[in-house]
Amino acid sequence: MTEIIPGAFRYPAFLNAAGQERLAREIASVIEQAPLFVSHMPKSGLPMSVRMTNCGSLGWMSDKDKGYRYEPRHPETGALWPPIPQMLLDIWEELTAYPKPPEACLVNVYSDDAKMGMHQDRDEADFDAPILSLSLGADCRFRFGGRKRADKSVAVTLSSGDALVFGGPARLCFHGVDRVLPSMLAPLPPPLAGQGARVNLTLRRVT
Ligand code: MD6
Ligand code: FE
Repeated sequence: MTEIIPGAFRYPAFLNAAGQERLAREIASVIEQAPLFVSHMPKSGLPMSVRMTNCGSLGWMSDKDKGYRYEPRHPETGALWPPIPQMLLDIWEELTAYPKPPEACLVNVYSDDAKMGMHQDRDEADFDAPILSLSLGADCRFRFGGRKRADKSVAVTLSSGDALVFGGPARLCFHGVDRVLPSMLAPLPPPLAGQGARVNLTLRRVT
């Protein structure tokens, strides 16, 4: 485990190949119940380049009119989000030791040309809880900045099976995905293979 910036801890290859395949099956099942959808930027209405879905009692989404928010239901099917798989609840306990379980798990699916602009995760009422991130599939160039958008930043490579715990002084730091790296060596594990190049999960407390 290494601390990338104060409060952000990276666990390289936290999940081995078998663990990654198990997680890929769980996520494929979430996507069957809650199909991937496209969120849009507030105000501009421009589509985001990642496709997303959620599990948990609340799911993150964004559209032109109402902006970034958590909702209990899928925006297209109207169904409640499926529950967070037990495997992920166990990893949350192990890596965060936070006394309450996560309420939201955002599933972001990247094609090989998708990226995510620098942002803060600040749509939650609880900033004491850390955010736990897990990655599958292609490597990406992940960038960490400071509390202000103009602060200097550092980039690291996140790989399949890596976990990242983002808490304390890092909780409100800007971060983003510069790009997905070309990877013939790390395709998404079988049940997710057709869905994209990289999947990132973020587990959060919301309320
Ligand atoms: C990604 N992750 O890795 C995007 N946010 O694809 C995030 O935006 C993120 O990894 C908060 C905490 C950890 C993260
Ligand atoms: Fe984020």
